[in-house]
Amino acid sequence: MLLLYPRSPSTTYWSYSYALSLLGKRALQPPLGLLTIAGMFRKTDSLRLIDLNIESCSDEDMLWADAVFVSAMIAQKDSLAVCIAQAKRLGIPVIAGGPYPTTSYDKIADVDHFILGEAEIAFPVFLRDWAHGKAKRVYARSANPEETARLLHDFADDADVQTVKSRVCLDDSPMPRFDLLDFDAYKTMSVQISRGCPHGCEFCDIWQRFGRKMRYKSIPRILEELSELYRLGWRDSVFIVDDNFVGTPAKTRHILSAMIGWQKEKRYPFSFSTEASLSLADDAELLRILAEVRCEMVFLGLETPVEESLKEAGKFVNTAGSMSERVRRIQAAGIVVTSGFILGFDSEPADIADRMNACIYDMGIPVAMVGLLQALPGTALHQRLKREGRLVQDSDGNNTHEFSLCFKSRRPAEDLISDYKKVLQALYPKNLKSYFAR
Ligand code: B12
Ligand code: SF4
Repeated sequence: MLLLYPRSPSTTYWSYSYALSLLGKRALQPPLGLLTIAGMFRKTDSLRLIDLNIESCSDEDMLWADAVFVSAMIAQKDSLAVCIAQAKRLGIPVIAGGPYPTTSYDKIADVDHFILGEAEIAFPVFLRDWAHGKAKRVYARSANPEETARLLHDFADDADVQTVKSRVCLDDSPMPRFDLLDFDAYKTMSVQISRGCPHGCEFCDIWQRFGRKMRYKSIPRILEELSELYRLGWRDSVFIVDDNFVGTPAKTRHILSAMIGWQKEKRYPFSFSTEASLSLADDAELLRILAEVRCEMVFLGLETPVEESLKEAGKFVNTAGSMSERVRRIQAAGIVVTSGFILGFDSEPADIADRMNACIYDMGIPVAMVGLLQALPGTALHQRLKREGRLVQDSDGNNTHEFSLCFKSRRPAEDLISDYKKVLQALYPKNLKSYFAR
């Protein structure tokens, strides 16, 4: 079984194409989705992982396999198409899952079987059917009846798709097969502790795909994953990939206390980073223990300094107090704040570039990921823009390196793009003065 991860384009924010070579690394993070499904095969199956971000896949590599299992984010779609074409040319079946196939299966040709959404229940069913030579085209267990109906419609009888009352219990997710990785190639390892987010931002698909009720792995299970990374020899940074690690603060405190015990016992082999909502700043105890576990960086979705735009986007979690004071509180706990910012909201004022620069400078955010608003498939924003007849093209997920919009903006697109360039030039001038000042 060949687990194949497509190449990321070099021009996305998270590709870190230039920084990685300075660090002697080939990719930022491993493909945790593929490592997770790797844990669902039979012990007797031979597995091999090829991450095209660190090595290539020859015809010989592919011919070794009975089947190719691919995962992809939308930004990897071109490389995904090349992987699928190679497998097809060699007559090897292709099974696809992960975020891009889940939201956009209708745009991906030549896949033999799709496993859509969270795979913990559906993938073992597929493997069983496949072993008996009667696998269907699509497998999914969805909490959303509309999604089930759409898949049943699109795949007619060739589908094993069901609506489930409760989503996957995270302790049923197998231990990711970290042993398949070449540790030296990656800057950081990844673990997932929770899924879901209680907030409902219009441009985000996380709450739709994973629910607003947070689900967590149990503490023994979390420590087991850290211990596995430790046992395999990892001694560096670990990214907690959760979309909002502080979705239920009391639960996060509890988990962190156990992780602190583990770190102390092992003499702090890891540093952590994660993603969180700004509400993190409102819980002093949580901040204290997050620093104590050695979380060195959090990525916050601050989005915009314009309160009206935050409200428009349903990002109310950012309007509950002064943004800059809250960011300062996190920094005062000893944690670096990096953040995402967006240009392109309907209510955006004409002086947005100056306001955004001032806000990022004032908050001392060294690395700000500023991008143009994207309407990813599966988001409420995508639905609204479609309803309003404003969608002009599919988003390719690259919100930072493409000077084009996938929808008709309220402000003239040229003004928006020119403001975007203005912000980037002020944040990252050639002499980097303002960067170091921040
Ligand atoms: C960690 C992460 C990253 C990391 C690492 C990615 C990596 N190497 O895997 C980094 C920071 C590099 C990253 C980058 C980007 N990311 Co990202 N990322 C995530 C995040 C937060 C978690 C992914 C994860 O590890 N989950 C844990 C694993 C276990 O879950 P999973 O991958 O979904 O896998 C499960 C199922 O999907 C399924 N599955 C997955 N693959 C397969 C394959 C098969 C064959 C089968 C059967 C099943 C299966 O099984 C797993 C168990 O259920 C997600 C949000 C999310 N919660 O999903 C966004 C997310 C995947 N990222 C996204 C985007 C847009 C990006 C960027 C384009 C952002 C940018 N502008 O730069 C870049 C693109 C990458 C690039 N460099 O070109 C989008 C993708 C949207 C889409 N529809 O494709 C997401 C969903 C966030 C969002 N809502 O916007 N990302
Ligand atoms: S807080 Fe972040 S993860 Fe949660 S819905 Fe909003 S953008 Fe998505």
